[in-house]
Amino acid sequence: MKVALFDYSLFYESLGLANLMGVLKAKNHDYKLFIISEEKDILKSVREFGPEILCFSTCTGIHHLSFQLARYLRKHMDAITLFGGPHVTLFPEESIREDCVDILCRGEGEEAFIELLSALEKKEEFSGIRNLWVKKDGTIYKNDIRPLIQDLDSLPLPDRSQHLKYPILRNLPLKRFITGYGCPFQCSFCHNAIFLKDVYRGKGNYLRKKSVSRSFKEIKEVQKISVVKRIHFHDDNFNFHKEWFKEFCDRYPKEVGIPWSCTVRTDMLNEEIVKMMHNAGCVGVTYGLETHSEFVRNKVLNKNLKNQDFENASRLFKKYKIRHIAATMLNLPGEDLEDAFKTLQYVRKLNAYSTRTAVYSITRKQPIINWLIENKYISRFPGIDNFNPVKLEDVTIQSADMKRIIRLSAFFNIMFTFPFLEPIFKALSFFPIEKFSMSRIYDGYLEMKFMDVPIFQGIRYYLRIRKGLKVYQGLR
Ligand code: B12
Repeated sequence: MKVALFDYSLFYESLGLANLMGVLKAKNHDYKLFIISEEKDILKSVREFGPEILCFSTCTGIHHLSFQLARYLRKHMDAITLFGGPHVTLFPEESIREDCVDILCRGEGEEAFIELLSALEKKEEFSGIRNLWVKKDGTIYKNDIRPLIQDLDSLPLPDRSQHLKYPILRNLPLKRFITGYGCPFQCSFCHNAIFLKDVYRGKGNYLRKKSVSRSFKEIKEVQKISVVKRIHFHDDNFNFHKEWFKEFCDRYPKEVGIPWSCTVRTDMLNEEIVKMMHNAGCVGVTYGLETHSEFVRNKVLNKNLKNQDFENASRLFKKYKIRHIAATMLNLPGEDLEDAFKTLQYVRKLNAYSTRTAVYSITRKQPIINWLIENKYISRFPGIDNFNPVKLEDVTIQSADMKRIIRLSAFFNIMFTFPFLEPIFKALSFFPIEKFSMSRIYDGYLEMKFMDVPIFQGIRYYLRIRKGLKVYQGLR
């Protein structure tokens, strides 16, 4: 059976799709990945391949793009559509209503996908396959989610070659990996808590880790076919599993030896751990600071992280020459423009390399949702159909400073680097300065520099991503 898969953009290849392609490869299926920006004419390319099934991954906030592409392809060709990923897992009711969705997969795709393809090939019934919701003859079949795969090493290696056939990705010195899934914390704004407590409840251990050997094997496979000079590990908390982390740090310099970065929780670090990371080649970390306010961070967002944790970590990062990016959120419940500036100043105090700033966006699947309603930050449960972080006004708290905060959010790193610009931007925020959206290019530049991507290569990559997103507007 010919299977076409679509990644929505060049922006960091989907490791979920790579996993699925690994399984397809192991089962000898004929498959091909398409990234719209890299195809001269996406419809022509897909038609030439002639797939019977079109597969898309979805993430809340960019799910429209996958639906849009599916709708376009379906208008011009005949094929079944299958959607997976965190968005359809959390919002299956809304997703299955989309006219372009025939089947969706909730949760892990590896087993359900193969069962579906096998049933389709043999022309057998597939409406009862676990994890799938199937729209068929006017009925929607909603199947239960199967237990989580506990032994991640038992899965075939991800197939990254389909992404890396594109030279822009192949030659990018930065490559991304994930060595385990799940996060045990219960931050009130994060969908993770819903995965843990609701979606995967009773489905086995949600926190799982690949072995260190398996993780290194995945890196070596990617090294065989592409440039790998810098690695970023996407695990939610890379330093969570202490024994694993120690083994990783012991073996990594000898067996891989490529500079790396990861995401950490600052309360789980001490000098011994940071030194171990440094000795293992760690050159950067990212962490969720969210806000300067301990009250909002802990009482509202439920992060359980003190300012002292960040300050201690920052001292250690300085000592061991590890650059750090603080992720922050603006327009949080109870915060105003002054808080946004205090957060910016706090990031500066921490000596961070830069900040990843997002305006807080609400979905009804965040654990905080009832609290927001009870405390009158929102008047009703937000719908997901129009959820689109590009239209931030529709998905954030309607605070008095909302408009100005949204406008300023794109300029946070510029103000971070050049503090004298703060009052100027504050004054400019009364005007629609967000139209100068090229400002985000500076964020991209810092991000690429943090990841040790040479400047021209980084700019080219970012411009291609922007161009890629524009292609969607032309789909008719
Ligand atoms: C790496 C990562 C990114 C990377 C790369 C994203 C990507 N394309 O994979 C970057 C930094 C670009 C990113 C950006 C964003 N991310 Co992100 N990201 C992650 C992270 C840390 C790991 C994802 C991962 O690789 N998982 C491992 C793979 C194997 O799992 P998977 O992708 O879920 O795929 C499995 C299943 O979902 C399913 N599946 C997936 N696709 C398909 C398709 C088909 C056809 C089938 C059958 C099955 C299937 O099968 C796969 C294998 O089991 C997760 C948190 C986490 N720990 O999972 C957040 C996470 C996925 N991100 C999230 C969000 C919200 C975003 C942003 C929208 C944030 C923003 N506001 O900008 C953007 C969206 C842009 C984008 N590219 O998707 C949320 C998604 C929640 C949601 N409701 O959708 C998560 C879960 C974080 C969280 N806890 O809230 N992200």
